[in-house]
Amino acid sequence: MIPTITAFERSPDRGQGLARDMRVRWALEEVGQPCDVRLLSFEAMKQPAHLARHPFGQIPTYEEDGLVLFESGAILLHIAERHPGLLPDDAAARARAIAWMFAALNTVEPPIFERTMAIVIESEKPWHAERLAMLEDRIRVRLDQLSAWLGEADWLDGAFSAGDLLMVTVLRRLGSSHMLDAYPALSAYVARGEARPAYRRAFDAQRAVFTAAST
Ligand code: GTB
Repeated sequence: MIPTITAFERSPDRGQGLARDMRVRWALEEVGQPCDVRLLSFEAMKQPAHLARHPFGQIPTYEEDGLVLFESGAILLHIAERHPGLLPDDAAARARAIAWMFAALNTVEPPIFERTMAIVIESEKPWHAERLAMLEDRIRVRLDQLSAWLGEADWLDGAFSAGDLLMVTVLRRLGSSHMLDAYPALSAYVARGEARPAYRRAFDAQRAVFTAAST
């Protein structure tokens, strides 16, 4: 059965692929699994039909054979465990790749997400500049550490994995900030992810949704 995922009917990122359905689309493309996409307005996301799928009324969700999942990390792990290509076969390498999935979501994404929120909803506050500087310092600590870990390697731990997929989607959110410009290894890492054919297909699919909604 073809899984169904949910995505924004009209993404606020205007087709830049920054919303979290992008990581699910990319993972499905990596493993060659087609999907149906149910597009939702912000209003529909808060209606009972969607709240039954997602307790917080958000996207993405994933439905397959009666299974309904929310949380992009859990969805990725589910996909990666059921299809070859996103997690190594070796048990120790697999555990490390899963650790990188958690690191992307729990350690690197939070300050990056907070920075976006500070810009979107706190820019009028008198303490905005101070908070933004603090968040950017926190982000730089993580970028320094991540860059040191990556060194000259292509991927975080051997072959490309779901950990890299999530980390690239998280780092992409810094695009407009130009913070990655000071980290050539990380910029090249993101570019490597974006150059993958599966990424391109997923990016084009989400962009087509925005283009169709705008015409
Ligand atoms: N922890 C959850 C997960 O990983 O799945 C978080 C899900 C989440 O934040 N979903 C967002 C959502 O549904 C969309 S991705 N928001 C609507 C709501 O909460 O009512 C976050 C997002 C939104 C917009 C941009 N953008 O415009 O650049 C980027 C990312």
